[in-house]
Amino acid sequence: MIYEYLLNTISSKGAAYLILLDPDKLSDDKLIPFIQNCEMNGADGFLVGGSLIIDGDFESFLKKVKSSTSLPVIIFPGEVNQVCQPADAILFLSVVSGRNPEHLIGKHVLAAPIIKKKKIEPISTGYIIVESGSMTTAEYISGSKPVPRNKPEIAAATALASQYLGMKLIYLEAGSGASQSVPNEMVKAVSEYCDIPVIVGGGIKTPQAAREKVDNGAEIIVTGNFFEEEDKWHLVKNFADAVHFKIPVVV
Ligand code: 1GP
Repeated sequence: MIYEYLLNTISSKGAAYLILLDPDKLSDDKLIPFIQNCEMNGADGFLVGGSLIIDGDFESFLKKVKSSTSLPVIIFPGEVNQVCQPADAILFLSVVSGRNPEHLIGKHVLAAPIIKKKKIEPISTGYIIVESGSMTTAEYISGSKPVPRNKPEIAAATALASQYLGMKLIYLEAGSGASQSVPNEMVKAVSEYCDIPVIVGGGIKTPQAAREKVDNGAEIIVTGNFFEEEDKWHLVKNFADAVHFKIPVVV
């Protein structure tokens, strides 16, 4: 079970580090070397998906990812058509920061039978979009208002409500490529207020920023955009080391 794997990783390493693979952004020739680089340098798994996929063929991309790694591959769906095999799990996302019923229950009704049929582990996740400077794709596509940056209490109450509704994870999302990541105060407020693990992603561009989120209570860190350029790939280890605060760093 991937949810247990994530909980065990959090408990043994301090926090988990997932890397988002976007079918539009990773060309075929770069995909396998990048995955191998992530695997060798401490990543704990991959998220695959995106709010909007224009060029990529999602299913064949997923197949390539799954056949290139022994780490968990988790679908991070932007649409129902991203529910496909092979995958170990899927973040069953509800955009709880918004009030758009399609993203609170509508899409789920369409996706649930496919998830069951394809035997993918669903991990119910309260997805909280956080204001990050300008409108993000996730915000625009989901038609959901973000939580204002200066309102950590709204994010905390939303996270607790998600927990009480039975969700297993909270995802605090600034949006892919966001100019500002989720504020540390908000990460702290949410992590202190609810008992389920908190994922933080969007606009995390340095290992130090990743570590600050973890120091404030984040239990899973996601980066995506940062590794679009190949000359940054060597930094995967620095991010992983920053996130895995319970593991002594071997230089
Ligand atoms: C987006 O949180 C993820 O959903 C990752 O964001 O691409 O900005 O790292 P970045």
